[in-house]
Amino acid sequence: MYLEQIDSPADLRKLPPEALDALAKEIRELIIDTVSRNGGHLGANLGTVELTLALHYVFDVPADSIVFDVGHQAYTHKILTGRREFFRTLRQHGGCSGFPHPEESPFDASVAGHAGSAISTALGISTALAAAGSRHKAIAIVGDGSLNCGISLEGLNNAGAGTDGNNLVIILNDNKMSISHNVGSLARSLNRIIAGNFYNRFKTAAKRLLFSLPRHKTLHRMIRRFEETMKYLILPGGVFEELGIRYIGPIDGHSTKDLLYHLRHLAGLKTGPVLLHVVTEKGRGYEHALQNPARFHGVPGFCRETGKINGSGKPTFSSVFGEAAVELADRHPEVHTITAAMKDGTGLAPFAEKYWGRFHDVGIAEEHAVTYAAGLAAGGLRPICAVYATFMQRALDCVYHDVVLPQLPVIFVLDRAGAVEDGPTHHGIYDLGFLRALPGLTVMAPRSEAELRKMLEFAYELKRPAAIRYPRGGSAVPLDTEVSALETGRAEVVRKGSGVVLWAMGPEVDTALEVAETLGGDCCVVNARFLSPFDAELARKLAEGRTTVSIEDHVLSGGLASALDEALANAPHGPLLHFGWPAGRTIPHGKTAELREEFGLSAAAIARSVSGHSNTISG
Ligand SMILES: Cc1ncc(C[n+]2csc(CCOP(=O)(O)OP(=O)(O)O)c2C)c(N)n1
Repeated sequence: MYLEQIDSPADLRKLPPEALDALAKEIRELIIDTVSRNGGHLGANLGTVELTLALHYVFDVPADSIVFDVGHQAYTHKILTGRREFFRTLRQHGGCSGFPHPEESPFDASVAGHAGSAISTALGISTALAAAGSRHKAIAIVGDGSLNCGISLEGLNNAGAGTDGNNLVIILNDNKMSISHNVGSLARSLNRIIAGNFYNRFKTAAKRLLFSLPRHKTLHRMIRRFEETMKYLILPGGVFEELGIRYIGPIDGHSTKDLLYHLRHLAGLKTGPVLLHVVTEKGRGYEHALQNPARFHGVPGFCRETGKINGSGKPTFSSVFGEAAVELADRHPEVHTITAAMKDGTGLAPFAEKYWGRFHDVGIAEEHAVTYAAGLAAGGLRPICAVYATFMQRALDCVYHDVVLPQLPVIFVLDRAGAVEDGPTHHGIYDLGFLRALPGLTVMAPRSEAELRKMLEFAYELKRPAAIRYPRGGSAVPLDTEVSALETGRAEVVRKGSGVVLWAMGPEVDTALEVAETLGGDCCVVNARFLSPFDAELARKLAEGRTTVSIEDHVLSGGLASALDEALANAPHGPLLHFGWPAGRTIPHGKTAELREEFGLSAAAIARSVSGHSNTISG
């Protein structure tokens, strides 16, 4: 057993290189065991065990920095950098985060969670190292999916242009997968080189030819030039080399011998930037994950023996959205859907299957997804652009500039809106803050899957920009529940009463109903439905002389609480109590039920606060 001897990378470097393969096995065992219990990202982590071992064996982290892109492949790094036992608390409240964070460990060079940031961050670190006269390296580990991100390409463009990238090493971790199969022309080009390894064979043939010919200077020069030209024509390295980035590869990312050889070479280089193309297998070492890498990308836990992934199998907002999008497309041939590499997560897989030509996976490119949708709409189509709320942050300007200003009929669907288990990088709790401020963008939050269907229809009929936001999972409302007609900017009173008024949005309406039951008396519960335009008229009508409460799965700034504050600012109203995620601090990772408990957002905690407050007032 090697693993238990390792409390830091220095311990790792005491082992002979021959021990690394056995150590890799032990690490895989720990990862599979922990993720099967706690959930997490399995495939990407199983694919990067040898790569991470070799990196820590050759480089001296944290003097050298490893910058993970997305950070969902950093488990081996965590295990090797003093967090072996802590790792068993993966994703648990107060436990080990699923992503790197410098607050968790000085070995984590940067925060990661959103794709595409590694090259830019590592380039910045490289510049800082050079400024300090250091020869240490900034090493970006980027997946082939994340390489497609606009920001990655911006980073590459910058890295090769001057001398800032002298200390920069980019490791392209190519497993041909994003979450689903990787898409786009860059991916196609990378696949070609791996499949054919044509250039290397061509180079060997050219060398043989050169040696077999008589020593004729001009002839030799001509063959060399031809080889160079061919290199740019047939090698994707040509793309990188054209950008001023030296390309090495492709190499086997599971061969510790090859990895050590090449990484040692890179460590000794005086000038960068250099890109090492490493080929890995997503899910390596666990057959079920190897067979179904998309399904095992991120899992809520699973049975090791059978590979059965935990889950209720009940319909969710995502799956119902997927069905409703297909039905809308059945009736309207101009309906197209767009995903930024989240076909399965957003529920669009059935749409992709039925309407392949009308489904667009643009890769991890949220900005492009939004502006591409604008173009589709300008061309007369009716795009639905489904993006997770947290990733939509990247495309805010595109939403405003390209869709809202020209008032194009794009429907945005923001999945995973609200707090999630992954933590601060993934909480979708800021979307309303930026969407509600945009003029002419209708923003809705369905209370149930049935209401989501209605909102999608409504957004289609609106023929102007609209956004629908909903959380992960499903609501407690039966699917076949009758939903009353929607009217722009009108909320729905779901429980009448002349006492405390509880406003809520999305599935929090059920929390509000629970609070009302607990409080007793004749509380009134309102489903906000529209966050923009907001039903200020109803808010004012109900607020006079009564306590108004808001409950939302959003930060307390910019969402429902703010909408109510704005509506009631110049109107007579009773006390105002807001329940949502606190602004001005980050919300950690953990089970959402535990987070709600900690932040006083469970129905019971809210009821306690409201009745405590009422008692104070009457007392
Ligand atoms: C901006 C952004 N959009 C979407 C995601 C969701 N996401 C997480 S991992 C992933 C795929 C990454 O693929 P790749 O970089 O090739 O890494 P691999 O998982 O294959 O190792 C996606 C789309 C994200 N993290 N960030």
